[in-house]
Amino acid sequence: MSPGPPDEEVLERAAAGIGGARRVVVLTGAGVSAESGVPTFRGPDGLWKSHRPEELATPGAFARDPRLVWEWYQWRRDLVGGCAPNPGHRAIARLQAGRPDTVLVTQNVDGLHAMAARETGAEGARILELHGSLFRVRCARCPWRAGRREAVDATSEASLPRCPECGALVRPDVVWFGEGLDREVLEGAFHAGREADVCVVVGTSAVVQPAASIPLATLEGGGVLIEVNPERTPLSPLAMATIRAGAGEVLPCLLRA
Ligand code: BV8
Repeated sequence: MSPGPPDEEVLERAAAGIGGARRVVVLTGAGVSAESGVPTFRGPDGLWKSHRPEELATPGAFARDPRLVWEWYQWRRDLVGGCAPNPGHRAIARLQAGRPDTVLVTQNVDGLHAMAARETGAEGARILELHGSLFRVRCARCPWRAGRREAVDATSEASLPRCPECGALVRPDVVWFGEGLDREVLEGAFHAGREADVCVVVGTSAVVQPAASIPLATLEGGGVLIEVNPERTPLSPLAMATIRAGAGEVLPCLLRA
């Protein structure tokens, strides 16, 4: 059941909370990109609908069938390559342009936040990509990594890209299930969470760890949560305001401060 228009009073209270905050951190998940046409993970038409996470987004899956994993990621790169930032991405970028100490922590690998920052003149915005990027690749064995937007030919294992340094297979530079996150990125995200007076949580089902614990760091530091999500999540009961609406619809108003 789609939610009605967001409650004006809740929206005003949340906007005032953000406007009055000394420091804000924003945590996003796949829902912030839904209005850009990028399927979420666990929604009705989600990415996991056609595949199970364990099937594709794990090191074991890549070791067993690198061609299938690359076929899925290339499909996602093609899909995301045709998507553009929506008003939700741009509202966050404007907030960061106006308040440069605002840290954006995203679980998304679609690069749309960085694109919105470039379009909004907020190139210096601090964006922590917890789970990597669809448009970066790295060697499955040595430290080599690179940005890559051109298509990967996943028609056969022989056509998959190989590392120019050591010849091992090249893989998407994303964090798979069971893999540790980049230590510096993760420490930065939790530090931003602890330092924030307000954590705005947008478009995440809050089931994937350790990302879902970042808002808890804000609470532990005495801050508050504001959630933007049409659905209830495990974080909803902990939020000082939950706005049951789409990110693209409400963030321009919520973050106007
Ligand atoms: C780790 C990158 C330890 C790849 C992703 C058993 C085995 C192994 C691990 C575990 C295990 N049990 C638990 C774990 C830990 C595991 C985990 O959390 N599992 C979950 C499923 C229980 N975590 C890990 O494995 C992490 N690593 O723990 O390592 C370790 C430590 C040291 C050394 C070695 C190992 C790594 C997790 C990262 C996995 N990678 N992505 C790729 O993308 O292909 S996770 C994937 O899920 C995406 O990144 C995605 O962002 C993330 C979370 O999903 P959401 O973003 O929340 O998306 P979802 O669809 O779920 O929800 C969308 C929401 O938006 C919904 O609430 C919806 O209502 C809302 N929405 C819809 N429309 C809108 C909207 N909101 C606003 N506006 C709208 N318009």
